[in-house]
Amino acid sequence: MLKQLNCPNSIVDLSSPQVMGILNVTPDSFSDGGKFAHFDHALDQVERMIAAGATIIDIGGESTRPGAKDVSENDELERVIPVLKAIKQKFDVVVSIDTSKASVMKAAIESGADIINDVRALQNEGCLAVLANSDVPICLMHMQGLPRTMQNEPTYSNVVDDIILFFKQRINACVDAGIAKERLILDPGFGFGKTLAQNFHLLANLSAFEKLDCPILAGISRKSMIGNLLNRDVEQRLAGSLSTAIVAVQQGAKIIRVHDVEETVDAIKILKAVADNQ
Ligand code: 7PM
Repeated sequence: MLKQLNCPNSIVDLSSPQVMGILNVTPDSFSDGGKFAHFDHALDQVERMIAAGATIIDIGGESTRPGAKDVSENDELERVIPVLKAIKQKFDVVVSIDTSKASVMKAAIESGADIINDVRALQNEGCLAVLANSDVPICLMHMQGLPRTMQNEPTYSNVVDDIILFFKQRINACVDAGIAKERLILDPGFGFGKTLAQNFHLLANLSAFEKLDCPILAGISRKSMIGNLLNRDVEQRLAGSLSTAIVAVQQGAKIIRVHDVEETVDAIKILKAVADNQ
């Protein structure tokens, strides 16, 4: 496998694990009242994440959270595109856009997005065509069901095998549409239509996805699988998040999507020192 991602104007080296910092641009934080204060706050957060060692910034609305309502196309464009443009103007960092809408993908790519991160794996109308007409890398995430209802009795014959089959089908759909396999990143979608046991089984077996020959992304930071196991509120999940990040890296994940960049970078450095001195 080629251990790098070729973005339009940069290369992401995946010979060592990279930390992707999450930037939420939520309806709350961008309500009309305090738009500019929140905009500056977002840029400050990006600056801190870059200083802490994030090499990718993932911009997303909250449209994908379990139980979430759909966000309109206009709302999503207004929320994401100005922040994307400001980040690309101010910082030299790879930016990924968390969206499932073809129109948002197109606008984002035209505005300098380096990676498209789609929790629906390009299954929505028009997405394959938009990406076929560009050269950005794409993260294909697995989700069973839809955000509003996906945590109601998720079922699999075998969660790892079922997701591997899903990825094979999506890789084929991409290649058939004219998207080179070398552009694809795979993410089993922790928390997206999986029980607690299924989530931990996926984490324990993450290396099984390496046979698909694409880089693996893991997004577990602060999720319910941590909160439910440890009985911790969302602001008390740092230790749990770091522990899962380390396991994911040990299992071969090349991109770790997190809120707490500095702490995750430290934890990965410890793991590297162990590996370097074996
Ligand atoms: C509220 C609840 C807000 C949950 C946001 C979320 C992933 C992702 C998300 C992931 C990839 C979160 C989720 N999760 N994209 N987008 N992988 N590729 O916890 O696991 O950040 S949204």
